[in-house]
Amino acid sequence: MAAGAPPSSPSPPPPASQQQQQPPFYELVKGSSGLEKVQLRGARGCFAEIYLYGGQVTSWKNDHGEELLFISSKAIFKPPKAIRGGIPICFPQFGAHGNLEQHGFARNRLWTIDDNPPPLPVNPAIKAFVDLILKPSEEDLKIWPHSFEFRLRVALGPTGDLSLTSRIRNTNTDGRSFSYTFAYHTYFSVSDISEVRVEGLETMDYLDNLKGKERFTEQGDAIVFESEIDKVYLAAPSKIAIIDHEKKRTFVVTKEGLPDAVVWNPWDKKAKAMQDFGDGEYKHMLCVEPAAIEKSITLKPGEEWKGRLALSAVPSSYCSGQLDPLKVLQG
Ligand code: TA6
Repeated sequence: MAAGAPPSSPSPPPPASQQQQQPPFYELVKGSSGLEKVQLRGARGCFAEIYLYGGQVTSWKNDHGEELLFISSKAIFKPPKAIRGGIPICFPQFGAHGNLEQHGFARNRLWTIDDNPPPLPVNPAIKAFVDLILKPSEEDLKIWPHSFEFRLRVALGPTGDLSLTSRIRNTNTDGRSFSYTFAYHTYFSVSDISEVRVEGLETMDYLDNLKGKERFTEQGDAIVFESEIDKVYLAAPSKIAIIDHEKKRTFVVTKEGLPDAVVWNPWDKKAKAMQDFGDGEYKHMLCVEPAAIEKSITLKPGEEWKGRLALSAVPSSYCSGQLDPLKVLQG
C-alpha cells in the first residue's frame, strides 16, 4: 500500500483448497505403550511412521495401504528393548563387541524433532518429511566418550518411495576424532521367504557370521533362502533388489555412503529363541541392511558424514537380471 494512501480493508484469505499447506507435513501422535511417533502422509495415500524412541521407522505403506515393512507381532515397545522390526538404526556400532550393547545405543534412545536443521538439498516435490536429532546424554558419554549430532531425515517421495538420510557430525571440543560402524537394519515384509530372491549381490565377497566371520565369495546367481543366513556383503553395489515372487513385488534398495550390506534371516531355531519374535515369523521377513561395517567411518572434529537409504516397491513385471525396474517399466 503506498505511503499516505487510506488503509484498504485486508483482502479475504484464499479458500482453504488453495491455501498452500504449510510445513510441518507430519503429525505427532501417541503410539504403543504411550511412546510418541510421527506420522507422514504422502501423495496418493502413502504413509510412514517413525517412533521418537530409537528414531525408528516402524511402518511404510504404499498407495494401496499395504504394509511394506515387517514388525514382529511380539515387538516390545518398552525401553530399553529395541523395537523388533521396521528400520532400527545401528550406531555407533554394528554387532556386539567392547562395552557397547549389540548394535550400539541409537535405537534405544529417545530422539527429538529437529525444528531447525541445517539445510539439506532435497527434491522440492517431497513435502512429507520430518527431521529428528540425537545427541549423547551424560550416560552415553560414559560408555562412548564422544560428542556428536546425529540428524535423521525421513521422507516420503512423490511416488511413495521412502528415504532416510543420516548426517552425523563430530562435535568433540577436545580435538579428538571418533570412529563408528553403522547400519540401517531394515526388515522387509515378504509373502514367503522361500519365494524370495535377492539380486545385486552375486559374486560379491561376504563375511559369514555363521562361520566365524570367515570371508567367502557369493555364487554367480541370485540369492535364495532355505536356511538361516547372516552375511555381511562387502563393497556391495549401490542398488539391491529383493524380489517377492508371490506378491509380484520388488523392493529396490538404493544406498549412498554405505559400502556394505547385511542379509539376515534367523530361520526357525533362532526365531524360537527370540522372545520378541514369533516362531513362524521368519517366513514373512527378510533383513537387507545397508551398512558401513568392514571399514569403520572416522570423523575429525567438525566433520560430517552422510549416509542415505532409499526404498521403493515396484511391480516385478520384469525378468530377473535387470536391476532397474524403472527402465523396464518405461520400456
Ligand atoms: O543384522 C544381523 C544381526 O547382526 C544378527 O546377527 C542378529 O543378531 C540380528 O542382527 C538382530 O540383532 P538384535 O540385536 O536386533 O536382536
